[in-house]
Amino acid sequence: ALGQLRSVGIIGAPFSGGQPKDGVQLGPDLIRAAGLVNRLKEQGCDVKDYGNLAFESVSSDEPVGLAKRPRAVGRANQQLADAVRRIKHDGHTCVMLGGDHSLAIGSIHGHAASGSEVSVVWVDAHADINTPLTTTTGNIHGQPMSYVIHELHNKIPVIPNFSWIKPCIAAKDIVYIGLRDVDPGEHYILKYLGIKTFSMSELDRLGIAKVMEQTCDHIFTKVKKPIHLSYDIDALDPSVAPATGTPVVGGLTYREGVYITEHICQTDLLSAVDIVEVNPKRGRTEDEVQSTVNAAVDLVLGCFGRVREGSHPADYKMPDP
Ligand code: 4U7
Ligand code: MN
Ligand code: MN
Ligand code: MN
Repeated sequence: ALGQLRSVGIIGAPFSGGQPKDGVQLGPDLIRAAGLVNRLKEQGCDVKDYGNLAFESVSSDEPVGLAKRPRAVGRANQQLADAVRRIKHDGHTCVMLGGDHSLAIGSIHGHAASGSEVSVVWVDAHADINTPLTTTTGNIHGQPMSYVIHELHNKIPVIPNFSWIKPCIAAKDIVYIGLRDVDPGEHYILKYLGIKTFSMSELDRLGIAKVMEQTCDHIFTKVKKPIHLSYDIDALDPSVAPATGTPVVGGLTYREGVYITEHICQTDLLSAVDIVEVNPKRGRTEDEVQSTVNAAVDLVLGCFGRVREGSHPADYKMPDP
């Protein structure tokens, strides 16, 4: 059945500074242009679009250690955290349209700052849990989790424009789905902190239905915290979502990707969603861009009650001849 009237607040974050490839800042407007707001309304959601954040450019932003563009990333995320906190205070489920995945720092931080503790379901080919010291690329979109996890706090050096970040997520409240490109330092961290992970190999063994059952078992063991779903479009197989900066073969099918959102929706605990790393400039054809953007839209719709069996309004009247 169709979910209850859900109230959705959308915030666009056209930011690309967490990685080197141009184009990912175009994600929010592209996803909107594919009809996101109207399609959410058509399925019974109450939608408020808060527009796009305007990020000021940072004139001098030399790397700190390996971390690239730290000042811009820190500032952009502080702006985003404030916006997400406001949207949560307004009573909406927050949808953050990226932009690159460094934006999860602000999105998770703002979400956690708005109320109680939250759990995180991270759907991605990558773990994005490098610290500024374990990173080999220096790209902060490969690091966001390291800044928000309590247990890693003493592994994070001082970085300009990052001092506002307070760790807000416990390692036991995190589940990863879709992993298939994990750096050695990240793998160590995941094991060392005992974080629950469903790599593509586990997904092959269990199937997506059991993965989602066990995901919810894990995050619901004690209290039922609000869920932050951070969805990197590169979790999907590149045949489905090719227009992204760091595609990795062997990913989620369209059906597995949507199933995750349907299952999370049914928990009724979804409180914030990130859709990140859609980069139209990485599509080789217009079809590749459209299939990626359409997948992003369908993931959001799945989060807010779209069901593939179809649905009808409670007051549907059967036409009589
Ligand atoms: B994404 C990487 F080294 N791990 O740290 C890194 F492989 O947000 C990739 O998931 C990070 O797209 C990918 O740069 C970040 C690399
Ligand atoms: Mn990724
Ligand atoms: Mn990511
Ligand atoms: Mn990527």
